[in-house]
Amino acid sequence: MTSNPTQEIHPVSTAVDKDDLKIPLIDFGPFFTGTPSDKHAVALSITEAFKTSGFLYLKSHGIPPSVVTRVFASSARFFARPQNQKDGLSWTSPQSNRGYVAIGREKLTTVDETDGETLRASAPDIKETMEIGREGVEGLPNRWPDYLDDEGKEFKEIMQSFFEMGKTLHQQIMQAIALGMNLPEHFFDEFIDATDNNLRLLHYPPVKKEVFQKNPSQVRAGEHSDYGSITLLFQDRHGGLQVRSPKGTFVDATPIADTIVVNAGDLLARWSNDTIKSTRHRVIQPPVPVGEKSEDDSETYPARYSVAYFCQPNDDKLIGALPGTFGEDIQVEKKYSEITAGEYLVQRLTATY
Ligand code: FYU
Ligand code: NI
Repeated sequence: MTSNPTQEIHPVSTAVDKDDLKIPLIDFGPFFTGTPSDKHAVALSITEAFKTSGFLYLKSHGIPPSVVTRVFASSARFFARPQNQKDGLSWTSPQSNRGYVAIGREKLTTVDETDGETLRASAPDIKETMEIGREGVEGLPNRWPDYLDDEGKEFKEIMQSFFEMGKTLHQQIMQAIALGMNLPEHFFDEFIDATDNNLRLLHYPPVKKEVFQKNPSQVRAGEHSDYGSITLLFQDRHGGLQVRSPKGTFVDATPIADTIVVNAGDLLARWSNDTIKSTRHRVIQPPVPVGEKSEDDSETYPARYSVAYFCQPNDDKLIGALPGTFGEDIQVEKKYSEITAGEYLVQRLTATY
């Protein structure tokens, strides 16, 4: 991060800059409290980030740190439950995309032509997740632990309220993108008002260092790009997230306290006729922090927790190239056919489970 005397009024600094991958740290505050020209400047910097690296760090995003702390604490208590309790809440289908996913069940990535089954056997993702969707969808209930005990009831309340906060932030970021793409500020509102989003809690358990040494292709989460409009990623302090640079290397996206890592998904890239980038990323073992030699001497890498809020347009919305991203005047053709957001998501989920 650079520190400069104009930081107070300037909404952008650089969080990551390596191998031609530049990820800015953007202060969202002036989007809400600034002058119209401040608001426009923030919108432009957010849009520019999505068009170049596909990633940004966002601060002053409106979700209080105390809320995030509660979500992480509740998530950790959930994953600490006996395996049989978690298995009783298991994920059933891509259509639902709700419930508990045990270690090894989802295998992200792989190079496209690779046989998923083979890779799943040799190097499954070392993570377990809990997927939470919108409430009240006929036939697709969330798998809440509320019937187990009071802690389970509290988990449900905390996650339901967080789900609503993610909805709001999704709407605000899409408003910024709309302004940054010369569309009316509320262009996207009607496309995303159903809250067909997916809140994913992740737990990467402690791993023996030898596991990574013995199998160089072992990762905590395989290389992939996200599926929807945008993803809001809350990370703990351990690190391990890496983003693919234009040079093809993987660059650490080091955690910055009280920020959210926001990245564009494949459906937004498609919607924007590829003017917005959906960049590949993965999670590996955490880097050893400078000055923490003792941690490096231990036999295991510590656990990592993160929370990914995958934002999605309404399932029934047809997604076709946005105005201004194609046409004779700019000599660009539409690259993709129209598809509903729901159909697109189910296709993607079917490929990884
Ligand atoms: N699950 N959306 C994603 C994803 C997993 O983008 C989702 O619902 C990517 O890992
Ligand atoms: Ni991802």
